[in-house]
Amino acid sequence: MDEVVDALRAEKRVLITCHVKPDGDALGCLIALHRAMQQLGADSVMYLADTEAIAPEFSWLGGLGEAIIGSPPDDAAARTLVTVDCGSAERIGNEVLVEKAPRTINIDHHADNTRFGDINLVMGASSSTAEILYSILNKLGVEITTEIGEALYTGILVDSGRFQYSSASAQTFRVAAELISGGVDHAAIFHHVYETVPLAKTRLLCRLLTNMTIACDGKLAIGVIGRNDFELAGAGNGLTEGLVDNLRAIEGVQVAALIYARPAGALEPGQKNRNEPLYRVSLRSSSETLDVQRIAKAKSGGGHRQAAGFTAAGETPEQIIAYLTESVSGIICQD
Ligand SMILES: [Mn+2]
Repeated sequence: MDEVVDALRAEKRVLITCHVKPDGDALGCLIALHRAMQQLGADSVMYLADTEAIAPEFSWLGGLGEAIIGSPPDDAAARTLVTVDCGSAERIGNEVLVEKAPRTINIDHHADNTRFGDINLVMGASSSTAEILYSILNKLGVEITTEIGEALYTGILVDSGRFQYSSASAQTFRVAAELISGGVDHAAIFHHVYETVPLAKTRLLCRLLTNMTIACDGKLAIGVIGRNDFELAGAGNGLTEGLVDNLRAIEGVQVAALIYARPAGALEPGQKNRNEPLYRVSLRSSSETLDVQRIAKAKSGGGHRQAAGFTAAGETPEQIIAYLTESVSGIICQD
């Protein structure tokens, strides 16, 4: 940490970035570090490679409008690259940046971080990158303004699962308490992030729960969202994020799967023609011992042991359900 603090204190020109599909931790750290570097007198630029970047529940965060989205700035190669909450160079969405950067500082809490930076601060036990960044900013003597405080609090809130995951430690609560003492309106942030669910997404959830399949003696829950469900709910395709967690939360469920249709139109990898059915499958398991990554890998997908996914082209939901039921009963039996 001291090495990162010294390096940041000496930096005059930085390019700060995070991972694609940025969540509250990634975006919160982006803004907090950007403002901190400005306070220290550095020339700082925020950059997001992902053009679909900012989810509505985080768009209220102050300062995000200053981020460069899509193509990196022309002088990127003359700036020290600082990545926050980003587990690998690929996850930036523009990995050439790391090759071009004169120096890369990598600040993260993903235990499987590939250590792609010249300086790497990876604290796998931390609830969030925001929790790590709070310590860094304090050591730098940066004033935690309301904007910085709100950004860091959002990161901690989201990545600690609203302080409910086991990664939420006493230190996590201490940092949150200090941010609240400093003037962060935690109730307002909770409202912005969790109580602004689009009605269409709630309707989509309703359809999925009504039609879900329970298998393997109640240990496997599978939800299906077809193209007609998207239409009837009035929902766009970006609204499936997090829906699978509603299945995982059911008592006794050890593996949850969400099967959802991709829109007709663009030809996607694995699809023979545009009219062939195409489903994405998201898998979640309740414990490290139930490895759903294997189930995804057998279908050319990937992910982690407890969260994985794959794409199924040319298969009906019924066929996918049959595959999942067979694979999951296999791993549950070994338990
Ligand atoms: Mn994170």
